[in-house]
Amino acid sequence: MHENRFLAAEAQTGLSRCEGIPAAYTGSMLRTMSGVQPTGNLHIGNYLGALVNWVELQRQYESFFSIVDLHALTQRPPAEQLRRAVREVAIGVLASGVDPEQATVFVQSEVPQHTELTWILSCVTQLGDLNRMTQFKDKSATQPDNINAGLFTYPVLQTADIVLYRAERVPVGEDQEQHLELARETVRRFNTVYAEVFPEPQVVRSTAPRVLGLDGESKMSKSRNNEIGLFETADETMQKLRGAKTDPARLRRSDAGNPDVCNIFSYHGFFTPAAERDEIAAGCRGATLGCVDCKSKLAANLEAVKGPIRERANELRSRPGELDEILAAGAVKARAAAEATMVLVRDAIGVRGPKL
Ligand code: AQP
Repeated sequence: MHENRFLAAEAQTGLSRCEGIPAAYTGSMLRTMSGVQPTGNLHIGNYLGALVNWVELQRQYESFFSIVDLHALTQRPPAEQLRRAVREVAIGVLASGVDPEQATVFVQSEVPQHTELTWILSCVTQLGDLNRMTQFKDKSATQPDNINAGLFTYPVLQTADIVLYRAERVPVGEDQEQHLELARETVRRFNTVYAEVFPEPQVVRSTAPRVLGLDGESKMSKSRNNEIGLFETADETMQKLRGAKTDPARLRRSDAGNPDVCNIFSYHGFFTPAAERDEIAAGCRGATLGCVDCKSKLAANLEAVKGPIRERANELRSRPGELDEILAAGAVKARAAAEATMVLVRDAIGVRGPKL
């Protein structure tokens, strides 16, 4: 039923003629949608929590991956900084293995339907539901002099991001689960009040839902200064690791350590092969391996992953025209898919919309 109406909407707009577009709703592949904010340098939390999953998802789903610059405005970045960050984050996404031949990679603000749908969904989303969002409280605490309305309605824009592509599967980190539940609630309300337009998005749990920062306490974050950057060199990483927290009870090298409570050892869990990890754990417990050596081993294993990513990123930086082309092509595909949804939405709610 959904799919027939969607196909009709596409036919009406002629959008399905755009190359590479929603062959989607032939029903052969489910859709997924996810985004990353250009709010700073990508870190291994973004890599493990999102990008690694995106690389897998693009093989199984029709994928829309976005650099969500409109979300970043809630932090009020200077224009030039935002422009640069959009490019750098796009480069990081591609260098990590997201393939623009398989997935639609685009910048959110190049698809104006995101903001149109946000307003419409704002009139469906309940204030009481938004009031319960813990991320608003957390973010307000980190920027007390700029608690803007966008910070509060951020989850509505996020819902629009997802449902605009009628995504059925959404990969989320731990911090985003509450927002996805709100998105599901909004979809149910819209479909009940107006018409069955949107599928209810289901969570795809990240394999690393919450990577801790170097402080060993809070989530690794672009804006918390506790990150291991994805593009950092081995030396820069080692420099940061030197000051990073380990087992707080291990005061001297001769003390036995406990890898189970050591944040550095938790990173080994992602980057170090199992056999070497077992040796490190045994060395730590037996006090034959010191924290500095443990960190050096981690730096080497991190570099084995980050080195090739950094190299691909440098190649992309050296060909800026290619990045522009990839993002322009992604925007064309994303706009077409978004407009096909908006035809249904406008029809369901009774507004006219632009005549394209
Ligand atoms: N520490 C983390 N562990 C696991 N996953 C993480 N993600 C972010 N940090 C971690 C996941 O990365 C994706 C993109 O995140 P985002 O840029 O949209 O926003 P964020 O979660 O707010 O990321 P940051 O780095 O903490 O940014 P700032 O400092 O700007 O708020 C998401 O899938 C997220 O779950």
